[in-house]
Amino acid sequence: MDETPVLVDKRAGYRVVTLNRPSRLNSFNEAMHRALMAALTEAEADSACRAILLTGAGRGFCAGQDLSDRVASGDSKPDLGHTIETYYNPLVRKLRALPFPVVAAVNGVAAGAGANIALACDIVLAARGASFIQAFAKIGLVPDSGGTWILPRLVGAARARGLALLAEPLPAEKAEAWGLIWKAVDDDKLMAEAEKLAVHFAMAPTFGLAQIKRALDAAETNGLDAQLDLERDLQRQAGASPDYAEGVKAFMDKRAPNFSGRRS
Ligand code: T3D
Repeated sequence: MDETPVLVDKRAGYRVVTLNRPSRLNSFNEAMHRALMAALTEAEADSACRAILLTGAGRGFCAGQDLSDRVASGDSKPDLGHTIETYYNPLVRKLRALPFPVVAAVNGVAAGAGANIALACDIVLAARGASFIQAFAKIGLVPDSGGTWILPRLVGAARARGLALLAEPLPAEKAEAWGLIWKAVDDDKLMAEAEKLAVHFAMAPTFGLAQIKRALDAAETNGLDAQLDLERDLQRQAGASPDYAEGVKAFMDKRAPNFSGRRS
């Protein structure tokens, strides 16, 4: 039985959030959606939380929608647009907007929405044994959770089309070589590497990192002029932050900085 669909482990400065329906490869049912959103919202509300590490229990990361909830009964047709609007889209928006980095540790297969939720995270580490599958085409669906937006941006038009139309598994090492993810690591080193990153972010200038996320997201739609203006505005805010003052002081003092992680 997978009784607690999402596990949250509070560490110093960050939280490990684990999708926990291993018997279904951590595919999403409504309970897991609600628990994940609650975990992210609580982390955001905790000013001591400066990073999230998202991973999956068991041998998979996440196999997307739990298809056993979608078995057709009679003539009734599910409104998948409603699920997307209610659960998947808010989840992707939340991950992108969190005011601190989210590290995905993709421990095994990431399929369907599971792949695209991993790709919505800020840094994606994957075990060499993991793979990414845009599984949608196999069941007559369209890549969702931002897949049609992020794939061409990460890997280019030709590879995005191949991944989406063929729905073949992309092994982690090839995903790294194609620029889909940050890094593929040995399976037995995945969590240690991911934790190292989370600890790094837990001691980083959080406000500045949040502004970097904003700038890079805005760059997807801005022209150069608008982006230059945005950089000016964000830099003005970053330059007024206590962590910037500390960064400069620490540099001049030739010591390691002690960032507060204050979010404003
Ligand atoms: O519906 C909406 O709201 C719209 C939103 C859609 C978003 C989506 O994500 S649509 C895409 C849904 N996902 C898929 O189509 C992927 C389905 N799964 C697979 O293709 C394969 O399981 C994998 C390629 C991911 C892994 O294959 P393999 O051979 O390593 O494992 P397996 O044996 O297929 O799966 C292990 C168990 O997990 C198995 O259960 P069993 O037989 O041991 O009792 C399998 O049925 C279960 N499982 C895996 N994925 C799902 C699932 N059960 C329900 N839903 C799943 N998505």
